[in-house]
Amino acid sequence: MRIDIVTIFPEFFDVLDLSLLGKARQSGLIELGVHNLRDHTRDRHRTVDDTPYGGGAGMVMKPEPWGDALDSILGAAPAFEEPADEEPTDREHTDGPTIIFPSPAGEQFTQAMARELADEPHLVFGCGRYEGIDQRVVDHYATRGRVRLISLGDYVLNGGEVAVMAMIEAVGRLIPGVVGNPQSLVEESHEDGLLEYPSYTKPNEWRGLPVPPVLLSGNHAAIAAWRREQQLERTRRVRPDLLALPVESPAS
Ligand code: JD8
Repeated sequence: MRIDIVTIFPEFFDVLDLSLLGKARQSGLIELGVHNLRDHTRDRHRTVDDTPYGGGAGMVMKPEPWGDALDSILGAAPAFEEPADEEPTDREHTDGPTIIFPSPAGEQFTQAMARELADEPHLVFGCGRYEGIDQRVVDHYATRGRVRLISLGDYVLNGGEVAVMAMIEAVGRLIPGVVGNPQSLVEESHEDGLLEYPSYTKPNEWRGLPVPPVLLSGNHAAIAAWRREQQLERTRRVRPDLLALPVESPAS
């Protein structure tokens, strides 16, 4: 998968050199480009923001640097033109990347959405700051390909970088080969619509707290039943809203 990020804080993403995603980049499973929006300004102050039309607090990000930056990434791909020489396999992935703008006004990011995005060959993330990005940037690129506004959750951040980091981790680890043991991807919270069961390791007693005996029994059917019951009990108690949702089978 190719991932491009546009931001005024490129060093924020240095952490993507580390751990699983760092290894995935070394092995070529993930190709990452981080672009400084200020490199796409024309004035000596490298200005990326201006006052909002219609008044109001704060500043808005100017459209021109975004146009220049995204065009350079998209190679100004013509809108929806089928490549002349080859029959498109499925239209979905022929005409360029999906552009994702994190926004508190976006669709809620979910595990199902992470799975969907993990199938994409190329994702471009646009990190806004200040009060946000001039709306015409979204409107312009929405005529040239898939543009999605996605929210991490119902709370306010100062910019898109933290949300992009979370999305790249959630999507990146679903790319085949990134996580060593794919089995561990199956038994996770939200993967089957339930919260995960509690986990334990040695010692079998810590500060007077024992490990649940069933886990030491070797009786795999009893262990699986106990874990399932723990998932249901925890989900009922902490996230009853999840029980209202149709349970997704991991394959879906
Ligand atoms: C992008 C600018 C800050 C937001 C004025 C504070 C996502 N779940 C989420 N909460 N907040 C964001 C988010 C916030 C952003 C930007 C995403 C770009 N800001 C703005 C509007 C109010 N300031 C987010 N994903």
